[in-house]
Amino acid sequence: MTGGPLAAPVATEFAAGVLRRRGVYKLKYDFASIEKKWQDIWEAQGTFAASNDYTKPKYYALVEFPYPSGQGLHVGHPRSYTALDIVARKRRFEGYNVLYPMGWDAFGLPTENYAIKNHIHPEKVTHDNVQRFKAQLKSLGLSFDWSREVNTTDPSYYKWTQWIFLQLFKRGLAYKKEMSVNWCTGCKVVLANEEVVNGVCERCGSEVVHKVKSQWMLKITEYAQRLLDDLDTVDYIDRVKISQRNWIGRSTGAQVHFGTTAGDTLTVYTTRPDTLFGATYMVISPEHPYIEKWADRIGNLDAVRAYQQESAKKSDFERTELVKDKTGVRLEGVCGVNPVNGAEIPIFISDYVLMSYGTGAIMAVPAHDTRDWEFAKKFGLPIIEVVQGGNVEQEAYTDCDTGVMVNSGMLDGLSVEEAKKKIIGWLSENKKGEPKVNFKLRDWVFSRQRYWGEPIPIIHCGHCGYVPLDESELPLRLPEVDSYEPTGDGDSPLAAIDRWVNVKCPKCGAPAKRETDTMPQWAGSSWYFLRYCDPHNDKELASKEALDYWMPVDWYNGGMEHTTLHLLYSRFWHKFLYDIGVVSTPEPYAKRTSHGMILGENGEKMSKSRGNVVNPDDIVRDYGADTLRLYEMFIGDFEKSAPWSQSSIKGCKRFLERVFGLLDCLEPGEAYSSALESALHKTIKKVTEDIESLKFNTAIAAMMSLLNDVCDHGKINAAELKTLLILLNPFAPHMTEEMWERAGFGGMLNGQKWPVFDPAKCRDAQVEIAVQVCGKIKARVMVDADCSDDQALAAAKARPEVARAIEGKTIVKEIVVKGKLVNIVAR
Ligand code: ANZ
Ligand code: ZN
Repeated sequence: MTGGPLAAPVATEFAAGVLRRRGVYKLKYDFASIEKKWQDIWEAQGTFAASNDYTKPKYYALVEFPYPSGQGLHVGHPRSYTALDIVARKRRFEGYNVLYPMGWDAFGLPTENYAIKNHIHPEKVTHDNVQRFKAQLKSLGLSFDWSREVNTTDPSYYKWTQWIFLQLFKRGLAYKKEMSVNWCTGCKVVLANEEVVNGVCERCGSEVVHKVKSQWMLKITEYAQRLLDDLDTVDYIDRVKISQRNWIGRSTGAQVHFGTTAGDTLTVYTTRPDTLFGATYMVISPEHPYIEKWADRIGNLDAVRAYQQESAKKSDFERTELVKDKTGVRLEGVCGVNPVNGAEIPIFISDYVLMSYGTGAIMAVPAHDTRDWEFAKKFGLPIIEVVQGGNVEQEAYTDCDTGVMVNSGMLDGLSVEEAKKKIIGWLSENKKGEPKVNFKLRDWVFSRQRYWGEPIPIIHCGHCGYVPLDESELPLRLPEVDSYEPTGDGDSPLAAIDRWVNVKCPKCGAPAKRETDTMPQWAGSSWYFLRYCDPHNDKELASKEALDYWMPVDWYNGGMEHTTLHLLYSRFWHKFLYDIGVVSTPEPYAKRTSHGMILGENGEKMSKSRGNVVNPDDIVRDYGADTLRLYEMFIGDFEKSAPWSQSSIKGCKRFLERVFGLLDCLEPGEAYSSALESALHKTIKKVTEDIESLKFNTAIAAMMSLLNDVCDHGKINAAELKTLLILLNPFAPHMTEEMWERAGFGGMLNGQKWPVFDPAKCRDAQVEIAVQVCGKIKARVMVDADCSDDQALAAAKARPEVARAIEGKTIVKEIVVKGKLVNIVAR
């Protein structure tokens, strides 16, 4: 398959100019047929297929694969895809064997809910959505290697997702645990956290309550320290590293064993053991098991029970919000005993202490912790300052970690750091406590009571417990069901299929039952980048050879919304696969960047309900894919969100039309003309460097400025146009390829080399600067406008007047004001 009607007449270098002057040839930028033509050629020739020649230098560019929703492509998607498409295309020009793949993260709730509502099989829904997405992506001219497309719902793919789960299970990293889940009293299903809005079901508005269910869990906490440490070995933008660190949430402090008047020990976790003398009361979580243990002693058990019930309705988020009014109930009949001074202090229950963190109990130091301070004010509890510098009467407490210890017995006079060391030593010696590291990171809840996910390949046997399916039986396919509705008691619809559920135990042969939970949507995306390396392998998830060659991913771009969970989950799986020898690098992604969101014209989020969603198909139809690509890269700082603007799109289209029109004033020439030489070198430098640092908008601005220079000059020669076309190609691949052909440059633009710049020719003009010695002007010298301070000083000192003035003196100070003056102070 070759080009359409435009392929035949190739304008020679002269013809266009000559014809234009005769008024015969009027160039029309017919983007629709140009784009179709080149997309067909690329597809037919497999232009962007990654080679399996493992001797070449490789480059692996990756973007987050989309969830093929029913809404089709959003204008936000191409922002990420075009950016890395630009990087991928530039790398090909630079001689790399580039892998830039695409696939579908297709399991998940929206598809399942659509299937339930419309009685269509989710597989069919997925298939149709994928077809639509794929056609949309192809219409954008993205240089994906479609021969490596993956789909997480394809049994030949999820076979390996299940295989990884089995390896985790065999090494004790997958286990079952009773967990509290969100239960919608209306839909009678378990909801994901994001489906609960203000305590009610997002879909039906019914009350959501907590229900205890046995769930599969993955022990990501075992990898917490490594997930933290290895962030130092990768090149992620700062805000991504910060959000990873915060999510892992490493905290160092101590466990302190308080006595109680009930005779037992109540252990707390604190990051500030130095403030132990300022602990004036204790708080335990409403779920703390000691409440049951002490039930007989507690004088106000009814009030305690009522409080427990209230707090069970709240989410952890609501409970720990800083601004919220503090509530709680004092436990009557039992007190804590401070191990350092024997002081008896009251114990409260309050929902601001979570059972899931530390020990579920705290020592409260109201003088130095906001939450404790608010609570103490409300309940009239004593506030003892132990770190000097804090004024407890003021609105704010003092979260002081730099002051000097007071009112603290053996710690008085010490700094906070010294006091921490000393008290931890004392606690350890007296068996009253020990140093402790805690992580915010929790194990990963891996069960969903849903149909449209990977079945968990485990069998429950009354004798043998949880028995893994034999690997030879993978993939364990999703069975056909009549209804995708979860069962009324909260189990997955798979639980209702007796012939699927009832099996023999693989170990003892006794009647047993399959696990009916499926995996969460995060599963398939935790390793997809490995499958791209060798997508058709049916023996392994990918061959070692392919993985060794392609991994790690050299550059991964995706949304900020995925910098916590997806990034952490996939790094965890990768580290596990590294530990069992499947992959050879401890980290999956060498570099990670993130793009800002594209907003509506007025700066609000684009959404169906607001009616401000821009459909990329419309832009492609009215302006062309090249204009859409260029516009999305020109819209603003790549890392910041940016509002959509229809008038800027027109500006981008106009720029491309003007470039296209250059065919009209093309002249022969094998070297840059002296008029344009400097502008060309500068533009090459700017575009080359800006692409690497995500400054696509300024790279485009540089090309626009080059075009103005060309227009001022009135003509462009072959060498100059070639350079401009290669620089612009990653942004506007169709039009530039078409121009290359029409100009008769030979071969395809895609096979060319990235242009190089001569740093000497990128310099700006020279400027004159004044040279002073001790404030008196001694000379004037010409220097490069962009020269360094050292170069300016050297040029200044080379002047004989200046050299004489400082001869035999000691230079005490040298001041350089860029582009203006140098002042040398010498005595
Ligand atoms: C006394 C103290 C004094 C505290 C002070 C802080 C400041 P991170 O850094 O997040 O680990 N805490 C411990 N367990 C808790 C739980 N289950 N629910 C709510 N709060 C809990 O914070 C640890 C600090 O949070 C601990 O140190 C404890 O309060 C509180 F000037 O102990 B601290
Ligand atoms: Zn058995």
